[in-house]
Amino acid sequence: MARIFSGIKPTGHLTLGNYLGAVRQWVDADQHRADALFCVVDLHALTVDHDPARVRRLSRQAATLLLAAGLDPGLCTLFVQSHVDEHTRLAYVLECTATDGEMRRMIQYKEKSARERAAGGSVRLSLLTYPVLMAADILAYGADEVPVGDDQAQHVELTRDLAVRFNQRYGRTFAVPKAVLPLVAARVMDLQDPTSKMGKSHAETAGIVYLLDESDVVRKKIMRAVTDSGSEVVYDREAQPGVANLLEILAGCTGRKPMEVAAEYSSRGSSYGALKKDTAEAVVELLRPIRDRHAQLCADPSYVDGVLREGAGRARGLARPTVDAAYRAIGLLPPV
Ligand code: AQP
Repeated sequence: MARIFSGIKPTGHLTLGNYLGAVRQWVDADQHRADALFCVVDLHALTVDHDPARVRRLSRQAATLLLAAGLDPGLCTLFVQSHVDEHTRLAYVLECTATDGEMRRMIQYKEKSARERAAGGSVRLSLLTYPVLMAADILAYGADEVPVGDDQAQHVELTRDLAVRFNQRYGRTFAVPKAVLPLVAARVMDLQDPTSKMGKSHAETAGIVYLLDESDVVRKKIMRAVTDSGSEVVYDREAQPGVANLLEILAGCTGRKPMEVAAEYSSRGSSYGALKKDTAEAVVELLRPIRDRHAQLCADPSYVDGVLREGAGRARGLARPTVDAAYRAIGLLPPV
């Protein structure tokens, strides 16, 4: 049976992008067909300026939302990254495998460090090295597949490179994983700026649909989405990024292809307004049950605690032998 690993960082409230790009395939497919591990990667949330209480709150909220979205602890393993020491143990060994140049080429590092500097802040060293921690998250479990949105593909590529390099130098220790991207909505864009990704840590929130947004708020955000000049509904990411984004979202919500959806609107001569209205209703219907289930789970915190405790226990047991093997392979003396 294939092993799958993926994670989500508690840097903000989960968004429609997180759901369509990653969580939905974890729920609908991955947990049913593989030995799947899903992780709230809280250590990654410390790579940028953060409020400790907020990270704690968001970590619990992310775990609760993943359960609300349909992760079933009877089918998969859900845990919090910092509860399993093997991640950081392995990260150091992988830092001794990666190069400085590799880290500086990471697009997320370039973008986020530029943002931090522009805001007058300093850039944490961990922002540079966090892709190595992500590699450790994946390699510790011998994952074959990593279901992610498009923005994380480069980090999974780095993970593959590190696994191959380590195996060549020190002997076969790691499985070499591959990224699995959704066919539709692999990169949901900000509704107010359809040329940039809908990101949960962005300061401007008008173009971001959060999973916990009330239905009226969802409708308002989608009805106010920036569209393009012209009026015909066509799926063209370059020429009409705003309309293409709405088509991706609607197609993602309804399990269709954006091209097909566009053809329907165009053959009916429908306007952007109709597309926005239908997209808003599809998203409202998608999120309503998740929000309701989240409210129920919040009333039962001991259930969520139990899931995370058990998940961490299982994860630890799976990761330790691989990390111990990596320590031996790279030349560290086993404890006596
Ligand atoms: N907009 C998106 N469209 C499709 N997939 C997305 N993912 C994230 N945003 C989109 C996928 O969701 C999973 C978890 O994401 P993450 O927590 O690692 O990253 P994030 O939500 O992008 O959070 P950041 O990095 O804190 O946000 P920003 O960009 O605001 O700085 C991943 O599989 C990711 O691909």
